[in-house]
Amino acid sequence: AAGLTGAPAPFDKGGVKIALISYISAGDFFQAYQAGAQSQAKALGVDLQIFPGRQNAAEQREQILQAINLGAKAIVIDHGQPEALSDVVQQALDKGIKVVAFDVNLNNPKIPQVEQSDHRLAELTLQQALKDNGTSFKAGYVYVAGFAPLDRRNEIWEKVKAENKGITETARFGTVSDTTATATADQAKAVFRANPDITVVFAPYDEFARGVKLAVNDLGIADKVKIYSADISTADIQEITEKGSPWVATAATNPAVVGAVSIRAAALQLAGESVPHQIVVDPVLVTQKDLREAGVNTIEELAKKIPAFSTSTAVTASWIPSAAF
Ligand code: SR1
Repeated sequence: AAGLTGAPAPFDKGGVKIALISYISAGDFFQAYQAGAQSQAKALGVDLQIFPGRQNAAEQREQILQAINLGAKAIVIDHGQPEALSDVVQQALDKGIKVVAFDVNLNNPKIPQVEQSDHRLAELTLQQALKDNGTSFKAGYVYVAGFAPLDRRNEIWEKVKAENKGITETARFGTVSDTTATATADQAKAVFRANPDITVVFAPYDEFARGVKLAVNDLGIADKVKIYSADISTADIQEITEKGSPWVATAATNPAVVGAVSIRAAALQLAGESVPHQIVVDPVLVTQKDLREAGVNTIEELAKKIPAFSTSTAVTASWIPSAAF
């Protein structure tokens, strides 16, 4: 592959191997994250190998070992279970391979951690929930512990409940799998049947929100329930803006930008430049009302309306070309 003119070694030669090893690949967020990473890699002349994630910790470990053996100079780890990864990640570091973690706490000063400011993200969507519904309501909460972003969002949910004693968490449910939305929908249906007084659902992952929306629509209770989420995609925008949709707000980054930032963090380390330990991509609040009023139907249209959504100045350098998305 051709080198990048004016770039420091090893990017002046081209063909630098980087591996992106995901724990989850299914769903819009992870597809867009990988596409953004690929786009930034292409702009840098990097040979990016993406290993698919199937929510399997043993497989993710194996993929890290494969990436080491294939000669990857840097490895980006996207989600995962820290306790299953620490020894193989240490093997990579011991071989001089640079490592970047997105949404998995590897607790190592040598590994930059990329995140979306999950506290801010949960605050934005929950502030909107309080604005719309007041401070007294019965809530359903979709949560699966052990995923770093969901655990951070949960800290804000606990804080909001502690500060607003009128909020009752009536039911907690959720599944993360390769069929998260449909599995969550089945759980949500049972929850709504048992708790017809739930009026607000905090579902801080778009696959959760889709599942809850499916259940709400099947039960014909869309006029009684409001859903507040995280994440956004073109398909999500369509679900949020459709007539009578109970999904009224979300807080999100552009996942393609987060993917590009993850690759830049790896590239800067390889070029010997310093990278902050914590790298944050800030989210924005997106409401159903705003989307409808602005006539926004796609992620591309959203990016045009909110320029901050499609760019991040995190971990960049003059020699790193912009990714196209
Ligand atoms: C199962 S964790 C899902 C979350 O990971 C990313 O942080 C996305 O925002 C998504 O909500």
